Amino acid sequence: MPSNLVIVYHRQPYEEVEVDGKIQYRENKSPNGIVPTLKSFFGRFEKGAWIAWKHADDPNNPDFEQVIEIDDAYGKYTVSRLPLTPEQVTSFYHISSKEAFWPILHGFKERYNYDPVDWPTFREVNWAFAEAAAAEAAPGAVVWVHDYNLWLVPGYLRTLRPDVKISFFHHTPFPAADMFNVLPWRREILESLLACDVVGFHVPRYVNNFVSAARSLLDVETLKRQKVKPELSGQTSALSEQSVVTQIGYDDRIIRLQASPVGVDVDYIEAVSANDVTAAKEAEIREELGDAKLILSVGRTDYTKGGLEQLQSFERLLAARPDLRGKVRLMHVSVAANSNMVAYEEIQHDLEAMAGRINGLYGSFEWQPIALISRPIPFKDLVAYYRVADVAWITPLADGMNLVCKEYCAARTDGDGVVVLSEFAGAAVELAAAVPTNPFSYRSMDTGIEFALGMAEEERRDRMKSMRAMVHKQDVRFWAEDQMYHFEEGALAPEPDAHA
Ligand code: GDG
Repeated sequence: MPSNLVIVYHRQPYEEVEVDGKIQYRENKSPNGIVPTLKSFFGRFEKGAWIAWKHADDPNNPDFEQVIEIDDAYGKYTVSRLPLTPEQVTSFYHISSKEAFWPILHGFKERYNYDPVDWPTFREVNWAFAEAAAAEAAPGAVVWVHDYNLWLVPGYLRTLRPDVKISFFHHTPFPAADMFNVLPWRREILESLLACDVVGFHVPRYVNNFVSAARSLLDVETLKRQKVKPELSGQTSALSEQSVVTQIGYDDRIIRLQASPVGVDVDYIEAVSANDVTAAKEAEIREELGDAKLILSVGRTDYTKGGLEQLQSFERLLAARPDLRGKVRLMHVSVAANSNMVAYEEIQHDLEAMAGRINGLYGSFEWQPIALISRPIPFKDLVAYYRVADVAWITPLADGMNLVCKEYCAARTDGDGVVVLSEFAGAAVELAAAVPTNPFSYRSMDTGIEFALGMAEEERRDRMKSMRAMVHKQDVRFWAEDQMYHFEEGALAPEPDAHA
């Protein structure tokens, strides 16, 4: 039976576990809640399908089950797994997506690596995703595509299935034309995105950047622009925008643009926070910490996350404030994604060398200033650390949204805790009560953390109250509803007040 909603997301929506020689599909509760939230959409449609890829040494192996039916808490849905060889994965994902697109999306021209990109393979893989989506989609179905590694899917799909509604969501930043146009495939990518009905981004800046890139190369008309809602205006953020384009016209079609920040599963995080096991873990951490303050930093190992710059700032803090030695600890969680990429291995190595040097310089037998953690911490334990940490120090050089700062606020049901947040994280436009910091400035980094450590309780509570209200309001379900609006009957019809 064809599906009314087809989600195209590179990851499979569950974990595959082998039990007694048989494969079982288990719920994979990703901590940011996106996979479960996406799956929860299936309940609103008569029939759903999910398209992902799966490693296959031999894609022609007759035992490879491409399409499977899942029946879980989210109902019955089909999962179509595209068999990709290790070579295809390396080319499409590790090279094209991570070495070429990722640095440009985050503004790191110097890290952009064009030479090894095999564009025909990128096209071929995107075509396979589009074909699989076309095969699953019912007439007029909604096809919802996620992230830049599937940039060419909308264009292919529009050719294969002119009847479907296509929505695309970017989880990363989208750069302005000067940066985006470094990509030699810029026109092909933009033309594909302009085949969508809706293109979504986290914050208004990325929407306007997308329009600037599209207008630089194609005859795109701005049809509608509106004032940014106060909750996304980011008064003090480097990413603030006053107005945002919401509709553009291209090739006789109208494309809706949407700024819709992904939120976290606040109910789930609060439930974990209230758990006795979490309370026991918290007590254990407090005991270990003694009267020292805890600064917590959590992220994937990636140059965009600003880990090295943060450790340097911490070193300057210890040098400038001898009174803090023995009184503060930085727990820096930097977990490598499973990709074996040289750029990430180098960062990991540099983080280890720097943390080791700082610990050697300032640490003692009783006190190590930095705990560098490179293996993933179970999410329930992470919540306990969130609840104990005096400061969440989140300083990416660029970040589409950043969910860690939102998870920290969600976990602080006690109403205490300070967030120091990079102005270059999308979340900064929502969390106006965080202490803003500019990770490109020593002074801003150093004063930001010092200010947070010295903040009086009343101010901490005022700020946390306001951040928690925002994280509660704009949670992951709010994001889902915002997306849903466009999928409803008639929502994509042209609006009568569209103007040039
Ligand atoms: C992309 C965009 C955007 C981290 N360490 C551990 C752990 N984590 C979890 C966190 C959080 C998630 O990983 C990281 O989320 P982020 O939002 O910070 O970052 P990306 O992975 O880069 O995600 C980003 C996001 O998409 C959503 O659109 O916000 O900008 O880059 O949930 O909790 N979880 C566990 N142990 C760890 O050690 N269990």
